[in-house]
Amino acid sequence: MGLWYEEIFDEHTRLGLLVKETLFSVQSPFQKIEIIDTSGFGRVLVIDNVFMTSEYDEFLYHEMLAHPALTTAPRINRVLVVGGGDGGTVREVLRHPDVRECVMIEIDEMVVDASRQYLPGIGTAWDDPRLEVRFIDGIEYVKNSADEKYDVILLDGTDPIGPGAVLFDESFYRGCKRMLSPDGVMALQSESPLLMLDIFVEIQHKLRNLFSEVHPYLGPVPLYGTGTWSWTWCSNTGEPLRPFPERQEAIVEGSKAYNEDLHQAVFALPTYVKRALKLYATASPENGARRTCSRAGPARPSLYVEIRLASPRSLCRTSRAVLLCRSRRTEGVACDARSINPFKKGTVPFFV
Ligand code: SPD
Repeated sequence: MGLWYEEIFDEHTRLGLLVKETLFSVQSPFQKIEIIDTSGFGRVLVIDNVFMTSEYDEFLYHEMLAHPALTTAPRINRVLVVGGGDGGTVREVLRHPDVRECVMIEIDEMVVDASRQYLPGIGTAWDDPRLEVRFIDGIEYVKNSADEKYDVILLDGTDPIGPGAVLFDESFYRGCKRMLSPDGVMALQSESPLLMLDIFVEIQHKLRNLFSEVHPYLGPVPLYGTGTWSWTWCSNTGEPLRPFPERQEAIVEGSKAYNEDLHQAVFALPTYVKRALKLYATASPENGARRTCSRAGPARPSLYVEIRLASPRSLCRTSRAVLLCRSRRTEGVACDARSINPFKKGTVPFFV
């Protein structure tokens, strides 16, 4: 039977990897760090029982975090990476010849030490003279640093649970914006819209409060829950679909996933994502609704969005807004009209 390492995604789903050997296991001051060797995914970095990256599919994640931003930002001289202690993201950044400096801020030195020792195929750029690694708190750094601003910022955090959760706070994003040049581009991993629609949508709206251009994009990462992953491209100028061809040419040959066609394709969103974003935006706190989205239930791929109504008065306004959304069939939000009672506090469920 062998030893299986399981990440529990939710009460319905878990992913198990058959373990050949545990190479490293330690409790750092911040988190539990493990590196396991598996027969299906090769070596895998696990933090607090969550699969972080694997030799088998890491390129799908790191290339797609780095290159949409790095091929579109007006300049890429100075790049900041927050997190990413396995070294995969800085490896992709430093494949761009135009990058002059890459600063990586990682709170946990033990992640880097363990990755350097056991995942040398992922972190292949540690000795690049353009790279500076600082073991400090990313939150403090973006809030208080007097360093020169960055042309590109990439956020490569864990999931929004445990110590990494603060990297999903709007105040952290505000700090990042402070450290970004006015026409700079930020990209971040933004979780799985299939498994974590609630978190995905919340991230989009926090970013929309700070950036005029916020564009989620999707791709496969088999190691992560449902295998459907998202990243988000943000900026206050420009747009993500106009990459510099010379920058793409410089990296496409050495890439395993990223290419010119994929760059255009990943920003095309499936209908359920568009609907969820639209519904969430329609019932905004400004018109009195408190919104929550729950994770996909057992009936995937149906996604359940719940709008919690603050008061009967706000319910009337919110119901109108939501029903407007419903009545336009092209927007396709299906809701159970019987569940909307404009005189009663409560929640209104929607399946999108
Ligand atoms: N569900 C796991 C999400 C992890 C995202 N970050 C991975 C870090 C890889 N450099």
